[in-house]
Amino acid sequence: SILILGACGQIGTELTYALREKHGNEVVIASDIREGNEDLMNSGPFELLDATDYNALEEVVAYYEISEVYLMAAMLSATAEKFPMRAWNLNMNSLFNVLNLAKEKKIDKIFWPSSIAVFGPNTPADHTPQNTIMEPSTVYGISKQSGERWCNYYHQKFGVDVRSIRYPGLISHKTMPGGGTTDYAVEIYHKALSEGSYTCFLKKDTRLPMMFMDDAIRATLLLMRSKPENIKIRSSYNLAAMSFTPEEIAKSIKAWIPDFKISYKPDFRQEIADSWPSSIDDSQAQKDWGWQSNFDLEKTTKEMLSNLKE
Ligand code: VAH
Repeated sequence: SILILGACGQIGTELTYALREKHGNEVVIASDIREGNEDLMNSGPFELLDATDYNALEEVVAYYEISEVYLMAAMLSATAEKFPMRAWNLNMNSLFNVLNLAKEKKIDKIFWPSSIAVFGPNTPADHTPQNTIMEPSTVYGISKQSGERWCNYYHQKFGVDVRSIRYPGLISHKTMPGGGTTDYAVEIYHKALSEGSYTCFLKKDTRLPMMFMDDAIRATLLLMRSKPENIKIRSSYNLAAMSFTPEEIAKSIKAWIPDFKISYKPDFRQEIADSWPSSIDDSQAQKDWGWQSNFDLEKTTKEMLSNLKE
């Protein structure tokens, strides 16, 4: 069966829904440090579990005969800047726990998310290549870059089947993001409907790589069912769908809500966003395992506003 760590998070919740849809509820075990929303808790097995506690994790893996683990528990970029050592501990020790379970042959396959946060201020910012300069300037980015190196090491040295994607900022109408720098791109839709206006914490021309959650989940499942011989990258794959600025997403909302007003009040997250690429080259994922995105900004805005209205 399958275990999701961090199943109550922005990605973890939707991954749990998708995996239960695909494999059946009873073989997909959701776990997190806290309980999740009603749909999640009522749709299948759940375990309260600290992903940094190896013994507790080993027990759950044995009890449910887990073969595949999705490690979605992490502290994201903005929060990690406030609690560097807690972020490092959570992001790294949870990864070592899962990698070591695979090395001991207690599980067969791992998905671990990286992020565009692995890139830094001197990385080429436009159509950032799969292999390039990576000097991340955030705690979160450092943990993701180091995590990528460890995933590649465990694959090369111990044959661990770990697969990874550098997610862009993700946008969902079913789940809220938690402590990220790209969270404005979700908040703006909620505020456009509830208040008709939004004060954005990034400057209007801050271009960032983004993706609608349906694309991110589909890519994850596609990568996890790809034949091992097709997976040439065991650090983490670049993945792309769209790039936009706060000004452009506001314009796409105005097409539906003409009176929508946006204002800008950059905070500490501006510096984090400025260190990241503005667009990503994902040609390697397209070539190796047939990736193609479905959602552009216009389609995303339509999906978000029509679903959030209900
Ligand atoms: C964050 N949403 O903002 C996450 C993600 C690329 C952004 O890593 O930290």
